[in-house]
Amino acid sequence: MAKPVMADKHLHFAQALSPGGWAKHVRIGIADGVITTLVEGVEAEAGDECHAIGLPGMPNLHSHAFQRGMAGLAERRGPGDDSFWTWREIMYRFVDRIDPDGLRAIAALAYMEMLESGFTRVGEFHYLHHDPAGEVYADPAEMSRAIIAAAAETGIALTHLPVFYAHAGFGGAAPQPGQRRFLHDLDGFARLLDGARAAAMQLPDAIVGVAPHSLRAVTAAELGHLPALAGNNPIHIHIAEQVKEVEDCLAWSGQRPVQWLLDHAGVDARWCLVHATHMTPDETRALAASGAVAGLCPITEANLGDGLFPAPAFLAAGGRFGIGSDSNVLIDMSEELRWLEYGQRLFARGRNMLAPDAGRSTGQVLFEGALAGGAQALGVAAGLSVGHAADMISLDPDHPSLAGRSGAALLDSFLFAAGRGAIDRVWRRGKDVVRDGRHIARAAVIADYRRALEPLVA
Ligand code: NGQ
Ligand code: ZN
Repeated sequence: MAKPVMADKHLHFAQALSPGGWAKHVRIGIADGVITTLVEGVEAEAGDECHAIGLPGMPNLHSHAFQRGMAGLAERRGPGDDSFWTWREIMYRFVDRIDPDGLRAIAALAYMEMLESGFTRVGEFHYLHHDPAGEVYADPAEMSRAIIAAAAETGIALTHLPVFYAHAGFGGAAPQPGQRRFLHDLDGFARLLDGARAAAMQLPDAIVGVAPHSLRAVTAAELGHLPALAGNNPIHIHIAEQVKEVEDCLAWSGQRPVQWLLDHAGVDARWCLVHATHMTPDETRALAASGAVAGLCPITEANLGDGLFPAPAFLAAGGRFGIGSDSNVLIDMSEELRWLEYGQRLFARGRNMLAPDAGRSTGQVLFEGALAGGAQALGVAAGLSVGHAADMISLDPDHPSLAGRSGAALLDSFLFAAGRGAIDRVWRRGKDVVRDGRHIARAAVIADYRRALEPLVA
């Protein structure tokens, strides 16, 4: 007979969001970072740590951590019409200067801010692989190690997504000089994956997936080799973010990007299609039916002028979604969810656009949808259940925006009224890494970031 696992500690919440909905008086036992017991409707026992409002930690399914270092530096008008593509030129110039220690320090700041805003796992879509000359480092996974070190330093869970990148445009166009630090052939990429997998073993619960950067950056033949390298782990790709990409894909193949991918790549529930902004109604339904997750990054999509994802039609078709902080121009879980809804309100001149039926809480639909889809996209189980990592958030019951609220109304008021200021604690594997809304290593992480960043922007 298996011995019952003794909990190292117990948390007690006056109310908590469990997979079955809001529950009262929830007592959670934790051993070795994992939830071992969860009992509803019981009082706290002596020695329990007591809190008012418990939520599961949110997955952040799409990040380019290094871009946190240039947040706010691309908001000055250039000589012509600015666009995603002029932003990308500025981003490439920033990339040129980052070394492994700089990447670690910038990523640590980004990951600390993610934890403070309620994200407990990050999908790092990592393509800054080589040295500034474009040469492979002595350890091909040197830059992956910097990402892994930043995750270890801050405590965030990592789904590492090494990116395969080989071309500048559809049909295998030769890469540009600004892309030299991203490039591999398939053999070199397999070596990177081996190194990244070995390095990720130092984290308690890291997952390593695979990410073809976009249909612009890989050929059809290369794309065919990548899913097998992922095993059962996640496969992420940027797709149909910009109209120019749709036009170039039509010119190359006669099909739009999402349609082409669904027809040629065996897209299933392992896949996360990041952005998928520009889709026809048929593509929207077909993506929903594939079981893949749409990786939505509302703050970045607004910042870069991408366009608006057809969320109401996608959700009506049963589509799965999660949220990502992508360019990290502003890291805030509640604000991502708020803008996912607000974009639709502005466009359709309506309200409560993503709640499917009368009486449903928009906040709860957003939070639970992004939790389930984000976990799927990052290769983990979602929510507060026995056997899952004890990754949790508590909200501050004294925040004025939460006064008198309970259940779903807490999520509505957190997401639409209070925002991140209502986050009190964040636990990773049962350890509180954020207290009173601040990461336990905040001062050191910021000091290290300043030291690393100043030479990069001088
Ligand atoms: C990236 N970011 O890889 O960082 C991209 C820009 C590209 C977004 N798409 C580069 N938001 O797509 O070519
Ligand atoms: Zn991206």
